[in-house]
Amino acid sequence: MGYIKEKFKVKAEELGLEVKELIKNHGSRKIDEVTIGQVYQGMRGITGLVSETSLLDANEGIRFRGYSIPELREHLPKTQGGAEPLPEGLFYLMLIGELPTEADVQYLSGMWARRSHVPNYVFDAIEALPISTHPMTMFNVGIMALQTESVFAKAYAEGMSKKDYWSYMYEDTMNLIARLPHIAAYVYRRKYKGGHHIQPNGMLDWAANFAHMLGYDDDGFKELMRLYMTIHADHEGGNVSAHTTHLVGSALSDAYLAFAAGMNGLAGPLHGLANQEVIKWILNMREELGGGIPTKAQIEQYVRKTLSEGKVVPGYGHAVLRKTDPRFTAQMEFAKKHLQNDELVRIVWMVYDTVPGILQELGKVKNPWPNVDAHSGALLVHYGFVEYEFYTVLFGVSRALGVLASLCWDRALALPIERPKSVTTEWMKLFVEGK
Ligand code: AMX
Repeated sequence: MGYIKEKFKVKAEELGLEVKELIKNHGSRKIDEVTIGQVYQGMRGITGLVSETSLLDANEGIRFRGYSIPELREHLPKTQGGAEPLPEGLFYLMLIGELPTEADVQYLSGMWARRSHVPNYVFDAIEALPISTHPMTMFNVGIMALQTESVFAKAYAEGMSKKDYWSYMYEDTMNLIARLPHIAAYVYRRKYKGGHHIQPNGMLDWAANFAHMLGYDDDGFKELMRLYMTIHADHEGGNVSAHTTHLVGSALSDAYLAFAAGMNGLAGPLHGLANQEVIKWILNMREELGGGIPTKAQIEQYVRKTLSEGKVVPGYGHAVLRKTDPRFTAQMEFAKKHLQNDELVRIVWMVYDTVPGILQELGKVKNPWPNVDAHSGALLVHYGFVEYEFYTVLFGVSRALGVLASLCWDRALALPIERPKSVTTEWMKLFVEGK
């Protein structure tokens, strides 16, 4: 057994005992109450899940095992001469609960490179789809085709002990994370680059190799990918992609099935697809206004027009956050350092100056501030990555790190099948009448 797996096993056994004690001694204590409004309004604010990998504070933003995004950018290992964290390090932190050493990160880079082979029939499955298919659909078809490789499903079919679930889930997780960049890059090159594919380079770290297979060997783009893959990885357990992966996994569906389900949720415009919507919205605005950098008044007018058409302003608002998303700020800092004078970036910053005030005026938007998706597109376009329909796939490759680390914990803690109670409105009416 590799030493990271051994370490995870020890950590999981320790926490497993603590959880048992917690349930035994405090299992009947209330941590929340549920109102009728919450039941109808997306279960917002109900504490009903455990997710070990990260915790969201409405004002501060996300913390991964206690570390904020600025702290991660400072403390996680970097590549030689680089300034951005290696996502391998974040995965280690989420899985093990401790900051990794450089050696830990190198071990993961090497392990993922060794496990990255994707069988040809996965590419054949993608090839069977029309070229007009959305990249997220192609990506998910690839993941589903790869499910044949699940060691968890195979071991379950052969009859395995409950005690071993975590071990097979761990293997599936490592194999899937190792292979996702190749599948994603295949989709990109097939759809946008005439099917001219680029072979992986096993000497590169996970994010840099992904950039390389996409066709971007610029050092700046590789740094962007390391940052991008780190900050999009996890956002505690209740968001659609994390919650779906966890829910489907709770039926003992393997990592491939559970992750593909989560990716179908990420493909929704109110969740991960928002990043493509943001850049589309900005480009449309620029085109409508005749090109160049619009004035603040023009942006304001365009925002009001969007709202008057009954649409949301993409990249703004959040179900839990109530301040500017630190993932937005991290990207803004990256832009200030590397691409100060980029026209689209400057528009993103002007939109940031304009939108919150207008959303606040509406009186109903709980969070008028930008989320992670408000900035990412402009950075990608700067490096020539203009195919915005693909952006959610990048988000998805990163999201695998968080939701799959969580899935390992779900099986290690032997969490049961998830099955909350639902009621009908008829039931609610009788409840309100006191019957
Ligand atoms: N533009 C216009 N209206 C908005 C808005 C926005 N950016 N954000 C919220 N509102 C509206 C809602 O549509 C809702 O209107 P309604 O009462 O007429 O239906 C009202 O304000 C209250 O909504 P809320 O409680 O503030 O937000 P929510 O928790 O229901 O939804 C979210 C959160 C993210 C779906 C919403 O803010 C939104 O649609 N934002 C734009 C899409 C986006 O950027 N999504 C990405 C989120 C991050 C991610 O998952 N990647």
